[in-house]
This record gives sequence, structure tokens and C-alpha cells, in this order.
Amino acid sequence: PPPVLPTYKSAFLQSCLSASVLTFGAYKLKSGRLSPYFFNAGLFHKASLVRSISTAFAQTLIEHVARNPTFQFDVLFGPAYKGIPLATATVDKLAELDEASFARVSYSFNRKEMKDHGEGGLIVGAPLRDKNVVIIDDVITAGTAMREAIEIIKAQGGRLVGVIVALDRKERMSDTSTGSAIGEVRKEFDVPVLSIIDLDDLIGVLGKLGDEEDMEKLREYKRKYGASD
Ligand code: OMP
Repeated sequence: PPPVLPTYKSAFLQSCLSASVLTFGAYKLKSGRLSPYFFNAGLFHKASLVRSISTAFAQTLIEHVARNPTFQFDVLFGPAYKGIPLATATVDKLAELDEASFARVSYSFNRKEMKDHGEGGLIVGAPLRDKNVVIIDDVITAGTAMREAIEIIKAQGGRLVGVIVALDRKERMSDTSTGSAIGEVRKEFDVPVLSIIDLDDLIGVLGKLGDEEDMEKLREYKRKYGASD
């Protein structure tokens, strides 16, 4: 039987399905792959949904800290544009759930364009220099977007200590590699890469809901593009 999901994960999956953030059909991805499902985190704009995603992110981080007390971060970095509300809402939720541990955590994000007047600079929010930084983003597929964010943090003098995404699609980086984008980041930068949910959680929930057709399509997609790690 599939492992039982923690409540915050199944609650999050449920709100993704009921708000149609997760949909089933045929979608062309950034990588060019044709996917039977799509996760559109841009739809998490309603207050109740912002709350649902920030709670799930905060609980995933809190759980990781509980198991790894040396895991400490100063800044949640949300790459423009979709990462910005995620970082902001999640630092607020972290402080609400555990004020003593997290009230000192900041958010930060990059501008898409370099500003040449006013206060200038590429970064809005906390400066990254010498800070322990966790990247927060919506979804990781082949890892292209993640690599761009890592470059920005390095260039700003920050230390990458972790990555958290809402959905890990667990796909091979390219047709010639067997490893996942997340696995590569884990190995190359030696940092934890966390996700609220992943492809296997989704397959498990579809099974429970009795949606055999979509579940089979996702299994087939996994056989074709799934990563080994
Ligand atoms: P990678 O850069 O290949 O990891 O793809 C991540 C980006 O793909 C996300 O930031 C989204 O813009 C987009 N995306 C989704 O939003 N949801 C999905 O389910 C799949 C993708 C995607 O194109 O792979």
C-alpha cells in the first residue's frame, strides 16, 4: 500500500485539486515534454489558497528543522515572479507557527530588470551577503529555473543551504540522464531539496480517489520520463 501522507500534505493536495491548480489533460512543458498533468501555482491567489500553500510550505520547513536541528536559514529567496508571494506568505506563516524560531527570518527576491535609479540593485528585501539562503519556488521539472536562482544567490554572496518547492515532478533532467533535477542540485550543491508533494504522492491520491484513467497516464509518464533518484 502507498505510505500514508501527513495531514498537511493531503490537505494541500486536496486544495490543489479543488482549486484546479492541478489539472489533467495534455500540456506542453518548458522542456518540450508532453505531460498528462500540470501544476499552475499562479492560481493560488485567493486568500484561502495563499493560506493553504504557505501553511504547507511552513510545515514542510518546520518538519525538516525538527529532524535536522543544524539546518538554519536567514532568508527565504523567492525568484521573480512566482516565487515572490510564496516567499512573503511563507515567512509570515513561519513566524505565526513558531515565533521564537522564525520571527527573525527574512524574505528576498530578484528584479527581472536591473534598476538604474532610486535605490538601484537587483535584490529587493533582505541582502543575501553572508546569509544562509533557502530558495522557495513553485515547481521543479528539469531544473532550469532553479539554476538561474542559484546563480543569483552566488553572485550576491549568499550561501545556498536548501531548496523548497511545492511540487517535485521527479523527472529526468534530460533524455540522456537518469537522475532528477532535484537529485542533481542535491549532489552538486550538497543541500537538502524539499517538496510539499511529489509525483508519487499525486499518483497515490488519484488511486485513492478511484481515478484510474488519470493515474495510469501519470504512471506511463513516469515510466517514460521519471528519474531514478
Ligand atoms: P524547469 O525550469 O524545467 O525546472 O521548469 C520549471 C518551470 O516550468 C516552472 O517554474 C513553471 O514555469 C513551469 N511548469 C509549471 O508551472 N508547472 C508544471 O507542472 C510544469 C512546468 C514545466 O513547464 O515544466
